Amino acid sequence: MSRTALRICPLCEATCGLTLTVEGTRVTGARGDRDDVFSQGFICPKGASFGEVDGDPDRLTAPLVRRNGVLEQASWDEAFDLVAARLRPLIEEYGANAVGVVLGNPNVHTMAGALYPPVLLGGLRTRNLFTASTLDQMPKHVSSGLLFGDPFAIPVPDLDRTDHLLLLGANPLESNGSLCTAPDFPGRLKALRRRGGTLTVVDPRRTRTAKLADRHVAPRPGTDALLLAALTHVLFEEKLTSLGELAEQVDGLAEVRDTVREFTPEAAGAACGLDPDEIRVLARELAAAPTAAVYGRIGSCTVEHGTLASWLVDVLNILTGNLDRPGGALFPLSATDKAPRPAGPGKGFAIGRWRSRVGGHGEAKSELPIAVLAEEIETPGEGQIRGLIVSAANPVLSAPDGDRLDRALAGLDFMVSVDPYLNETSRHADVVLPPPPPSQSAHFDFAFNTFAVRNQVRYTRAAVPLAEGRLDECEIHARLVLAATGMHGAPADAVDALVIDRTLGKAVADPHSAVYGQDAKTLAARLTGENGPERRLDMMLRLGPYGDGFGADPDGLTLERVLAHPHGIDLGPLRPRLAQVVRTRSGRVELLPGPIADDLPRLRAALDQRPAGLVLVGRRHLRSNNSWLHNIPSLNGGSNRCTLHVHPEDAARLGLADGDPVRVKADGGEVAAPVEITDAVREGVVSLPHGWGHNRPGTRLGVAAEQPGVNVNQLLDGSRLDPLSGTAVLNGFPVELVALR
Ligand SMILES: Nc1nc2c(c(=O)[nH]1)N[C@H]1C(S)=C(S)[C@@H](COP(=O)(O)OP(=O)(O)OC[C@H]3O[C@@H](n4cnc5c(=O)[nH]c(N)nc54)[C@H](O)[C@@H]3O)O[C@H]1N2
Ligand SMILES: Nc1nc2c(c(=O)[nH]1)N[C@H]1C(S)=C(S)[C@@H](COP(=O)(O)OP(=O)(O)OC[C@H]3O[C@@H](n4cnc5c(=O)[nH]c(N)nc54)[C@H](O)[C@@H]3O)O[C@H]1N2
Ligand code: SF4
Ligand SMILES: [Mo]
Repeated sequence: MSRTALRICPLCEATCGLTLTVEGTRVTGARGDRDDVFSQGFICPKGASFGEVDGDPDRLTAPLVRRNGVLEQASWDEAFDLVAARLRPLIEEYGANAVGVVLGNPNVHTMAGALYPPVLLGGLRTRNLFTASTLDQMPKHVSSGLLFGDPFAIPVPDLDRTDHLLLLGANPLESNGSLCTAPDFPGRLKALRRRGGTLTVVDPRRTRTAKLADRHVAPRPGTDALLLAALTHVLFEEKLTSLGELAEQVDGLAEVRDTVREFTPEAAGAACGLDPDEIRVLARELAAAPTAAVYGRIGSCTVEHGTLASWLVDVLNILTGNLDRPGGALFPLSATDKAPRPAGPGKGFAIGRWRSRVGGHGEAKSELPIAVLAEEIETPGEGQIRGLIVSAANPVLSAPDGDRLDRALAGLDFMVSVDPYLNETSRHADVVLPPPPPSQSAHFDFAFNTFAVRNQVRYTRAAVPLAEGRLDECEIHARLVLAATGMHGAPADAVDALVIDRTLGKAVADPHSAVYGQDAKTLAARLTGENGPERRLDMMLRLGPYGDGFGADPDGLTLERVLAHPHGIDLGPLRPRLAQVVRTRSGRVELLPGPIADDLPRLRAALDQRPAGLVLVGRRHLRSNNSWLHNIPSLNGGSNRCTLHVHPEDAARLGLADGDPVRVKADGGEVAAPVEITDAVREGVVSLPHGWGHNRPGTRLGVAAEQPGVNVNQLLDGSRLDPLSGTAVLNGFPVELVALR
């Protein structure tokens, strides 16, 4: 007998609602949930393979514990006993920083990853925190922190209403979008064009997204900040700025005008490899559009000037009056956000409050660059990382110089991984704690709803009951928190109870809260839900911007109400709310923040720089997901291969034929890959995807190991960073090719 069950897809940021077919405890099919209030039936090939991803026979089914150097199956009690016994002494002997924490991408795709790491970090108080953000969006957090005073105040393009989208360094037709949660991103772009709007794509590759665009601009990699500075220049030069109501809320306009003076279309165009007239046209079109949004992603973040580019994206949105207006770039308001507080000055945002021990890199958002993790493990001295807690991360493949990190991890005193696979990173753990497959987990998108192009709320309970001997990932994380913070043995829901106590305690003391002056214990007793995570969700919903405020608004959201709407509740289009968002010390948007101004000379110097030879960029394939879906047969192979894209002119010059093996050399290392000749890359640019290199011993990834590919990040030694955010430069670095045939 088969049945159906709803599950929000955790495989990318689009958060599509899926209808799963379940036979017994096995997911045998997945289709788009047509009634989902947000995704309305959309599904992509990854979502369609949910059953295969879920049922991958290589997934670990029980904890592993290292005995005499070998990882063997163990009981959960044994695993957590070992964590407590080995981590605590490191902290007691060497201090809080002796234990590092690494959080990878799937933490934003699980409830556990949202609910527990903050508690863990609060308890550990280590400064050695590393996450995928410094391989990804940290530049945006920093620019938003500096502009708006809140690193999470990230405006998203109003895809469904805009007249003009200027999209840089993103390929949503393959990635399905990022920091812009929009199920069926491709359909939304097509709708933009159908209603007469324009799509401009800036990408050194002619991607599927670029092919859909009205205009494709292919600059030299790494030069987006120059292009954006030139667009800003033209807006001032041609008197095209029109801030409208924003003018009242923004400081530093004249300073920005002065600072972009040198970035003429001629000067920037020469560096970007673009026609200055085309730059002028881009600026005029942006200014002339009734509404417009500028949106930059990976290709504008993981580059030399990532923070400056991220900042300029919003400078342009502001100068054209498009920030915080329908059709422009708006701040979502998710159901589990804090309820808006009155406008006014805030605490502001600072970077570099402390520095990494070895390289002296400044923190950003309490994180150190993941590119320097290896040196922090290897280098003896006070504060050396001796123990490591890794959750949902595979930095051996996703961060620079995996070989070095591989060696460093092998030298740790103790490492624990929360991971469903024994892979390139988790193979170094002394304890591996495997979460159940996604069908057995409940799902709520705490993070992605805050970047969604429409406000809505959806929650799906586990589609399949937890298998015998399994622990829910929330319970795994809760027990990890207890084991790592000296409370080993306490019941797992003690962690949730603690958070609930603290949160409600704060709320009842906050005059702006709907529950001000009430009794926290009484409120806690009113929370509903089957378990700790559900009670926390109920609490967040009820205290949130659409919440019932524990009765203050009887029509407001509660967990019960959300559960009664299995396809979700639509909360309407994005609405202007800048004043609520701004948390700078001045209470105004700071258009030219100090750290940005200090980094601008570096960008000015880049006006005169030209690459001596080829430069490399990455790419994502529709059926990939960073480093961890290559083990799924239907998602691997075909056009999803680890080949080096080379432009025909470059191939001819170097005497390379399609399929030839070639050595790619960069200043950080080298790899060998087959050539795929294509004019989809700009001349002078080559492209190699990331997440490959599944040929290390001691892993359990049978399918991936058959076509391992090579690790592009082996070309990097971790020394190329965007200085303001500590983000690794993964795109636009020089390489040399050597024919191997
Ligand atoms: N050269 C280059 N490198 C890049 C990028 C690039 O564009 N170019 N992109 C970067 C970006 S944007 C990112 S986000 C990073 C990603 O890098 P990471 O954060 O390291 O993420 P993944 O490579 O996706 O590895 C995810 C890990 O989580 C595990 N996992 C899967 N599902 C679950 C789950 O439900 N629970 C738990 N606990 N674990 C799970 C997987 O088995 C895997 O070990 O890679 C970065 N690296
Ligand atoms: N199918 C699939 N989907 C995914 C993922 C995946 O691995 N596979 N990963 C997920 C994750 S973690 C993330 S963060 C998102 C990322 O989603 P996106 O931000 O859309 O990232 P990419 O698809 O890597 O597209 C980045 C584009 O930037 C271009 N580029 C490179 N250098 C430059 C440059 O200097 N300037 C400009 N303008 N462009 C440049 C590249 O050619 C590429 O087309 O995707 C998510 N979705
Ligand atoms: S677009 Fe993303 S969320 Fe939607 S089905 Fe595909 S992988 Fe899942
Ligand atoms: Mo990412």
